[in-house]
Amino acid sequence: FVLRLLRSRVAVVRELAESWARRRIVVGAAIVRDGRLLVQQRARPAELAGRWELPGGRVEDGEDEQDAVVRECVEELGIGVRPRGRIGTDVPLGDHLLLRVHLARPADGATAAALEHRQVRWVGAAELGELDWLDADRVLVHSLRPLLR
Ligand code: 9L3
Ligand code: MG
Repeated sequence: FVLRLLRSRVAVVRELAESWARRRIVVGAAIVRDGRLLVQQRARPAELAGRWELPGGRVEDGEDEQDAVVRECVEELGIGVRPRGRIGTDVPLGDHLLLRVHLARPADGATAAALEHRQVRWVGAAELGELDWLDADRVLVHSLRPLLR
């Protein structure tokens, strides 16, 4: 009986691990230039409008994370970036998505525009904590602060 109980527990844990592994990745871009971080204010959906986030979005099928970072920055900001490795921890977004942030360096002289958002801003270390972040992005603030002035 004990063995059977143990086995059913193992099955539950395995199932959880597998459903975690199946989560779709949402990449976020931590775009840093001259000690300041690019942040953007969502325009939609209504429940998220007005709150701040790192640029990014879902990784598409067959796409790797770095390519998704580059694509999202073109779509949302109209700028080229170079991904420079992951930072911070993965943050669950509901039950099916996982936010994973990559540091990104903007192309020289690139001017970011809010193509899909309400506005974009460059913020320093002091302003980081003051923003009305999306819940998931707020978790990453302490990982971002050391990159800023
Ligand atoms: N999300 C949270 N923080 C972020 C990003 C880029 C995305 N920094 C959440 C918001 C949406 C989901 O991930 O629920 C998909 O993102 P998008 O495609 O709406 O940007
Ligand atoms: Mg997005």
